[in-house]
Amino acid sequence: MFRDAFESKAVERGTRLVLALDEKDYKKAFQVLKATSKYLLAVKIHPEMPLIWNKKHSRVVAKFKEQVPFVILDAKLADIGASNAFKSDYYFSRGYDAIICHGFPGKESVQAVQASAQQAAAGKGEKGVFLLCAMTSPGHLFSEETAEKLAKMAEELNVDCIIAPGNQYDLLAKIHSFAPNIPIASPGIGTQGGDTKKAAESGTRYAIVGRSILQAGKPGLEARRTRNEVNEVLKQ
Ligand code: 3DU
Repeated sequence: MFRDAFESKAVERGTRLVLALDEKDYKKAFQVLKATSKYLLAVKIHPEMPLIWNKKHSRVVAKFKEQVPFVILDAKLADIGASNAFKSDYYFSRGYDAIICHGFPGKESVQAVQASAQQAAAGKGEKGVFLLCAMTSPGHLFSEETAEKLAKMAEELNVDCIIAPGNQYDLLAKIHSFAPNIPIASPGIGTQGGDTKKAAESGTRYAIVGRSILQAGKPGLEARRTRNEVNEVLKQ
């Protein structure tokens, strides 16, 4: 499974840090990626970034994969199965290693992304599906009940990873308790107020960090500091 490849690479590289590369200037984005790459397990981008950078998805993925082992697409797919399928087929064929999707459209919609991943990896399990179970944003509508249902769905479908908020520890712990076998990657650490240690204690296994690294005077140093902090609390 992709999940195992992701975890073994984390152990091998000594890092559980995923960079959210939300930088509109491609030159700067690539500079930050280069400066931080040795501290990263993966880079995560939104599907709009290649459009903003005026680049092809396939070119971006190929360039980034020279720097980091995995490129994750934060597509947050939330459509009917048939539409999720053609979107995933398109993105996986451009080289992305994993895609983030929503679960609220229902199980079938997530299974469509999983089927696309299977097909793209030719059954070798090299493509991942990450399921978002709750969000970091203030006032979000993921009640505990909804998050519980989504976590149970993640466990039942055996997705590769759950995305859950690194700044809401009770909700995070709940999600972890309902899907104990699925690792959690958490945004919300740093700029959005989340604390690495508290997130890790509540179930986070991988940290997704953007602005606190992107906006640092020395992104390389900040990435190293974050990587070390994550490793310390996760005690690899
Ligand atoms: O707040 P940061 O700059 O560290 O970036 C967090 C990234 O994670 C960003 O790309 C955002 O779109 C994504 N994300 C969340 O912040 C919160 C979620 O619930 C899901 C994804």
